[in-house]
Amino acid sequence: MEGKCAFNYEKIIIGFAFIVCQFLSVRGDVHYYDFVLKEINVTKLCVNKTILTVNGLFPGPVIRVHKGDTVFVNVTNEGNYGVTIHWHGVKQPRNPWSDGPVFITQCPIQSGSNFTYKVIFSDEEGTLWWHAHSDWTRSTVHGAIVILPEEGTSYPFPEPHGEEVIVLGSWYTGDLNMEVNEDLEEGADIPHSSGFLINGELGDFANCSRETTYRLSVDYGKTYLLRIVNAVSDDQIFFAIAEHNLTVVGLDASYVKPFVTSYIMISPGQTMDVLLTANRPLGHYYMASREFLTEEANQDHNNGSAIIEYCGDYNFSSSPIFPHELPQILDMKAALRFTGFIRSLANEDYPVDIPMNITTRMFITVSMGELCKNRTDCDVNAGPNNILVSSLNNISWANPTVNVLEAYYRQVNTLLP
Ligand SMILES: [Cu+2]
Repeated sequence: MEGKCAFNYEKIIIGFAFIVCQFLSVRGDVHYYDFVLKEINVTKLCVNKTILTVNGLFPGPVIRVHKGDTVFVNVTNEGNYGVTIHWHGVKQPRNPWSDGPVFITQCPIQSGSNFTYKVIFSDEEGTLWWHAHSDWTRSTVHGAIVILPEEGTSYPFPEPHGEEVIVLGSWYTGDLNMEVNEDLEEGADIPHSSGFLINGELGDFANCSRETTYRLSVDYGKTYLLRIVNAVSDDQIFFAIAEHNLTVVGLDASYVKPFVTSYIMISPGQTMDVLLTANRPLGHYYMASREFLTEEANQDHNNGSAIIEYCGDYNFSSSPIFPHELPQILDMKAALRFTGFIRSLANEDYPVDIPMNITTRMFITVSMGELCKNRTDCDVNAGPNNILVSSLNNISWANPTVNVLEAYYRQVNTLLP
């Protein structure tokens, strides 16, 4: 065993070579961010609670890059919960060790320690997001990633006059991690949120929230790129802006054929780039979010809201106009109508390579059902002895013969059984 302070030239040379390689392997610009995980006190719905954040911000800081850049994010954990950070939607080819899912690619970053991620951007362009990937800490530890076109290139649509990140979130008055653990024990449904957030605020329709409602100022005649992130823990969301059409131009950091709609439906984890033209009479208008459910279940009834204010001299009407275009919670037709519009941009500049030669057709049934907890006392109807299970083709879990990351690490080629 060598002494602690003994020089190890071999290690220094390897370390130096490693750093050189890190930079040689970088294509675009390199950016550095410091993320400090810390607890802050927040009062919402008239209740005070402590939440884990990055840099004391909720939502967290925005990462801004150009396509093809590389980002080093040094995460220091000053909170009291071990977490990791996942770079949602960043493909990171051959760089799995910076992907972030806890206990999959790394152990949690323990309180009082740090970890530096190397996040490599490749063909992503548009908006993505980052979030904690340990239990349900992501409900407060998340933020947007803005990926601009490569230097010297532009959007496949007219350059907007301005842009705004809109993070949709959900608020839980209780301790979400604790509640999820309890529900998992019982096989119960996951907790329901106490309200929906737009850029960290519940808006005018929630208790004790009116003072802090999020407001976006716009100039008449200008077009804004809204980078919308659904950071809601587990709900699909309808979103609309009163009396304004939205032009969807991108999804999950890929461009789509632009389409005009009066509302959007965005899934949890999804991101959407939307153009908003401020072309309505000067005034103030609500933007609002509401959950979309496919069946009558426990509903989180509270709408999230924020306000768009036109700049200029005019008399405000008594209160902002609410978007009557916002579909109702169970409006399946509205959800399907929206998703039916989505098409890849797929032109010469943004080609999409879809395999057209189908060699194998697979029939996959996704199902959910109930099993008896103790395997003896089965209840035909839902009861305390039943647990909820999901399956694909009636298989709930199949152990792989080789762990995929271990195979990659050890360069094992035979992954398939
Ligand atoms: Cu994610």
